Amino acid sequence: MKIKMILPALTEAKSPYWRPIKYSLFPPLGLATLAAYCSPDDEIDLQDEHVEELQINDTPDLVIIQVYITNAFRAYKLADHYRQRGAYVCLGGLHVSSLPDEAIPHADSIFIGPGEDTFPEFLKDFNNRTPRKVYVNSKRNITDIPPIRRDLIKRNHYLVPNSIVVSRGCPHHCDFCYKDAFFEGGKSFYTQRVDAALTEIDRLPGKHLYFLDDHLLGNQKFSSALFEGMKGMNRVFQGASTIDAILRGNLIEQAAEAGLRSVFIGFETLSNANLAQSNKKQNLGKDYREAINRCHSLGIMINGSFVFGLDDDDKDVFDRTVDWAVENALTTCTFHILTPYPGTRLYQSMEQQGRLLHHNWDLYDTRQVVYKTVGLNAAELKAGYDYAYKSFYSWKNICRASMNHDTLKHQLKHFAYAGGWKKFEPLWNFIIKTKGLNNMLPLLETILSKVKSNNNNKSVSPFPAIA
Ligand code: B12
Ligand code: SF4
Repeated sequence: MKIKMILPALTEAKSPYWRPIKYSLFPPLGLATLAAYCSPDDEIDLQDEHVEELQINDTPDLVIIQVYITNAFRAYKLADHYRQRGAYVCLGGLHVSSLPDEAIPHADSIFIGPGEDTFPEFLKDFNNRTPRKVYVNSKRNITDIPPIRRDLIKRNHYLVPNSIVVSRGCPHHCDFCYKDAFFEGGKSFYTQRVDAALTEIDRLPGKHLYFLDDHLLGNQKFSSALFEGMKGMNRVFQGASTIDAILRGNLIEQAAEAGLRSVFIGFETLSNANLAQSNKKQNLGKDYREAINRCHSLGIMINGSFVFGLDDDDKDVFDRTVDWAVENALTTCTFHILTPYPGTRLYQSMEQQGRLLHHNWDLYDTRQVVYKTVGLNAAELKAGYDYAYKSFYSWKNICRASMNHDTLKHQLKHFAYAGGWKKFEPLWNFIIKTKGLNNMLPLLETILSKVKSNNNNKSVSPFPAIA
């Protein structure tokens, strides 16, 4: 059977905001995970529209499309196109799970929640010519899943082709996060077996890994065993964690020893009122600075994530946040405008209060104001958000933040990472266009293994974190 799997491009991939390097950083793994359930005889074509031009004049038997919020309209168009051509079309992913009624007119079957049980069930039904219209995930278990079909991933399109995911979900319940909606009705945080995760790591060539897990340090027992197992593997990696997990026990030290060189942390806001309003309990009362210093002393650089537009924010929040990030020597920052995703508690409460301005999902990309603000108006919020990026990544602030590290080596590294990530866009674009992206990896891996800090003899990564 001919199967086409498509990750449609987010709307922004066609907009002036689009940064090719951001979408060419590492391969997303949803579709390649599902492909593992297909028969070895199936002819599968997996396309990620962010890194390649879609070929849509083909005639597959089955089309599988992954839908995020900002690619939803594009996904529906593609689905309609393939149904007109006689293909059987399946839609699934975060947005379909949040708004199944919106997706259903565009699909032959839709899938709610993770696909590890429903997709193989569907394939069986499809082969028996009895597929259902709606499949709802009920089993939350990834201890025994087949290996991801990495052969379908076009590795040379990505800077860091070794993306990996060893868990699903997260133990926390922030109001603005997609997580509780997607995992509704069952476990919302579960991991692979440690030995399976280590085997998967072993399959990956080279040194560098990018963990896509929402919270790599979320299950202490699992993460500790994983890092212990990774110790001798000569890997360097990046991943995400929360503040409280960094402060708890010695997991972060174990992670650093296993090769963690950069961590994405959701600081979100410096206001306790905002944290409480967002149910971000794991950050409340935590010493952000202590967590930052701990990471820096281990040679782990930090990509801080911040949300603007929560109700306690005022006009000064942008300067306050940028100054704080610079003062604390965060290497990169990701700023977001608060965005209520359908299915989240934030969305429900905004809807009840009549605060949603529209349902144009194309604009729900965390770069636009899509709700009625409190404390500062929409124009101030948008302008402040743009200003925060500009200010944080100004040469002046890159220099200031670099200088806030203790050693000259750290200072130089910070300067190079932050500058390289945001200041050399045309060079990245040139490398992508000339298909040289993958050639950068061995060079970067070499630098990774050689660079040592005076302080603690740990190597630090030259990779930019996502920002
Ligand atoms: C990789 C990634 C990216 C990459 C995308 C690269 C690319 N080429 O597109 C980058 C870094 C560019 C990125 C950008 C953004 N991202 Co992102 N990203 C991820 C991440 C970390 C991993 C995705 C992944 O591979 N997961 C692992 C696989 C196994 O899970 P999965 O994709 O969900 O697939 C499973 C199911 O969904 C289901 N499924 C999916 N499709 C289908 C289809 C069918 C038919 C079936 C049966 C099942 C099914 O089955 C799969 C197996 O269970 C997720 C977090 C996460 N842990 O998922 C965030 C995530 C998807 N991103 C998110 C966000 C918010 C963004 C940004 C908006 C952030 C920003 N402001 O920059 C931007 C998007 C910009 C925009 N315009 O929308 C949110 C999405 C929230 C939402 N409701 O849509 C997530 C969930 C992070 C979070 N915790 O909030 N992202
Ligand atoms: S900690 Fe992150 S992934 Fe977990 S619920 Fe909160 S925002 Fe979502």
